[in-house]
Amino acid sequence: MPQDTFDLVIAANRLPVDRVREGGRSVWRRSPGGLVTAMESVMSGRDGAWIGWSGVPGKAPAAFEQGGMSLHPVALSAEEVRDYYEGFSNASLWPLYHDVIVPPTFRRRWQSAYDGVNRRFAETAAGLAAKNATVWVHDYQLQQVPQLLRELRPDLRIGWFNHIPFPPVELFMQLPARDAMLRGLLGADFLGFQRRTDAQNFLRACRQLLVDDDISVKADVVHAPDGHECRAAAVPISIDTAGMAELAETSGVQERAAEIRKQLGNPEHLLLGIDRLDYTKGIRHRLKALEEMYREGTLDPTETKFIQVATPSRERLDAYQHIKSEVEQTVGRINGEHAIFGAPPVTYLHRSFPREEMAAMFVAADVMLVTPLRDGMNLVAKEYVAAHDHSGALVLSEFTGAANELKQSYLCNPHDIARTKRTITRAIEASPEERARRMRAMHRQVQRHDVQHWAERFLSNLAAAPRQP
Ligand code: ADQ
Repeated sequence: MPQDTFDLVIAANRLPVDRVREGGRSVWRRSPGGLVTAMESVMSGRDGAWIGWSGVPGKAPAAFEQGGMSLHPVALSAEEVRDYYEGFSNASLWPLYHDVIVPPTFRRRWQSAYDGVNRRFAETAAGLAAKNATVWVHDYQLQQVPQLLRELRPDLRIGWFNHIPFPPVELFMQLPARDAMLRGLLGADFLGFQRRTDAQNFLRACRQLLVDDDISVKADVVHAPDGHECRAAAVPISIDTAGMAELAETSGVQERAAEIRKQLGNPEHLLLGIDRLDYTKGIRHRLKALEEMYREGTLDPTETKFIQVATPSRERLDAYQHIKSEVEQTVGRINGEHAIFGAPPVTYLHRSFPREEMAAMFVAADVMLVTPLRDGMNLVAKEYVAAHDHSGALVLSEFTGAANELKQSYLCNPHDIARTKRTITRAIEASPEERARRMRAMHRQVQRHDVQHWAERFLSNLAAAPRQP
């Protein structure tokens, strides 16, 4: 008989699996990514369940087992996908939490869909959690869940982790639902953020915007109206470092890396960018810097090649259509001006790749360009570092969470195109000794602070939260 309650429940917008067609049949396949790996290891040996949307609108499939986890799909109608997911989550919260790089849109209809879906997640979690169980809620799509869940099940330990930045109060206060969002989070015992600044932004927003007498903020703890304490701190996420390092060393990946370089005409310098095609990732700024460098002759288009992988993302939203056409136009223009027969300077890949191919690109690249305008962490930077221990160079935006940890990278401000160009040149021209010194230090950092370490830190912070009086 299937188990009906669990000691650890994960709630995330998406399940850790995707519905795919294989040999004419529809099957569940494990989604790529560090979160799934981390949760698998945290869940092994525990009674764990994961609740989330399947990715397909309509009726939810029945619960099923996969990879040692019990998976419980939550239904979303087509209207809810439009209003809760594409609307409130990705057109209101996402741009607002990323420094309003594009203006956020606020609609009352979206907010009520968000409330409704959050309630459904909270009710599902409440029904699955065993007595005194731990519930770990993920990300900006589920900010109401902690409070709704506490009302239903005050016995639970509730934690929430924010994968994206938490904005400064001057920006956050634009949100019409700001009070509801803060009060929703205060239902948790522990709130984990990528950076100290994010945790401080949240605490400052509580102090400044929740002026009622029933809430007080002392250091990193908020005393909630029902008397419980909610602590906020930085617990930066990481990757499966050993997994990536081992993969990068396999002969298959090494050979494929050499083949990629050969296919590009064995350039002297190979630069790489890998991002979801999102306006936060600074792809446009990066291309502008490179275009100027090719034009001015700082980069020779036959000696220096650039691969840009831009993973399709949120394609039904206007802002994403817009960035896609801008990137396509710029790549077309650079190649039009500088390509010689069969050898364009920029290789643009708008699709997903298996892990092995990603690792081969990391191994092949001399310089990795990670230049977001704002990013909660940026796992690509850490993956590149994991794939190299003494070679390669990382150009990294100061506006990523990763910049707090990868201090030996070539840090840049992507808005400052002139200096970004100089930083790229420095990274390209660095001596092998300098590269090795920097890369070794960063490699050690991601080795010591991997995704397993992150998950354990989050859960021990949550376990240490005082019980409600
Ligand atoms: P994302 O914005 O999606 O994550 P990122 O941290 O870079 O950004 O993670 C992307 C992941 O997808 C990486 O593991 C990368 O290797 C993989 N990936 C990218 N393109 C791919 C492709 N074409 N094919 C296959 N795999 C691809 C959000 C936040 C980040 C935060 C993470 C985790 O925006 O700031 O680091 O969550 O908390």
